[in-house]
Amino acid sequence: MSDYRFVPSDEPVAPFNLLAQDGTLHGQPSMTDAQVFDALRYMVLTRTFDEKATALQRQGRFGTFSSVRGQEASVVGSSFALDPSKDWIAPQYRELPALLRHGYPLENFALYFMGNPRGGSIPEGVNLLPLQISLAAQIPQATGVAWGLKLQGSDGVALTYFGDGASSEGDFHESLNLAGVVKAPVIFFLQNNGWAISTPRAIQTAARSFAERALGYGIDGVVVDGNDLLAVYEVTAAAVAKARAGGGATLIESVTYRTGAHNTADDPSRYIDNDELAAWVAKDPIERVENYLRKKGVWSDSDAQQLREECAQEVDRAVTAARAIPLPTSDALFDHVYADPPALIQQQRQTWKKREAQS
Ligand SMILES: Cc1ncc(C[n+]2csc(CCOP(=O)(O)OP(=O)(O)O)c2C)c(N)n1
Repeated sequence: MSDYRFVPSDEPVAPFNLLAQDGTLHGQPSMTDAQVFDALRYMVLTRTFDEKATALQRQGRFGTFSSVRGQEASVVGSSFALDPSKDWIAPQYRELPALLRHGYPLENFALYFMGNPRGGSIPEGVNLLPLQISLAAQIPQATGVAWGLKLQGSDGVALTYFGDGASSEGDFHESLNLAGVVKAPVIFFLQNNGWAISTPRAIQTAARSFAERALGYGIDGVVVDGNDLLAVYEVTAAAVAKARAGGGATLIESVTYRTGAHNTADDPSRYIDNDELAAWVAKDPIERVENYLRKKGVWSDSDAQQLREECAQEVDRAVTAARAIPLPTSDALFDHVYADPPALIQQQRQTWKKREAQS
């Protein structure tokens, strides 16, 4: 009977790993020390920003905010495998360090959460799609961008970030299917952070891993330790190289954990087990990189402190600059919808302005 049936396996899948929490190496990483220092800076910078943004939200100066806390290695390691001059990112809403490395200014990110539409606009020449709040909607866009790059004869790739929850949306499945058929140079980077708000991974899918769903679409699937910067870089760089060479798409499942709240409107103490959380806090990705550098003798307490001071200054500068930018007037509602607004829209804008002046 089992000859002609594909049956799910119960064998656990061990995520690819290079670096133990104490900084011991299990293999040969291709990230250079210079890249690791640079990556660590993005990790610490965004953790600093997360803390500041949460405080500003509590003061009513920021809107609802989703942090990347706990997932820094996953996001930074993957983004370092990309070439910002030709590769594209289609983000979700939790990937600040990848956006920064790709050229999006920190100040714009602050503006976005202050409700200023200027924050959502991507500067010319930066290969990013806007932040996406509607779950999974960026995944077909990434497949489209990647297919477009291929048709243009570029060797650029597209990488899209999304969560375990988003992988239950139809957009995810349709995108993987199309990418498999047209061999689109796209990397589907699924961050399995254990939770989709309060929905645990265990009831998100009956599959043993998210990555093996790739096989059903004829593309490669990989499971990686998402708290290991070096391992995430390694598997993403391999997927990028394969895509550039015409080998098509890869689904990477990065196994990590959201050690903060889903966002500033969430109270995870109502559904997360303290022991589970503590076990993941003990696998902190920033500490892991610092342990690695310490073991190599190239990192000290004073280096760590200096990095944190520089990051705090950079975050303060960005927030101050964003706060100095005036909010748009309400008729900005009509901006950026049409390059050449039709008569009806122009008329509505005038009516709106007149009413506002009277009120
Ligand atoms: C289409 C859609 N449905 C529902 C929501 C509400 N929502 C926002 S975030 C979220 C959970 C997302 O979890 P996951 O995809 O695992 O990503 P994570 O936030 O954990 O990174 C839900 C259900 C939404 N934004 N869009």
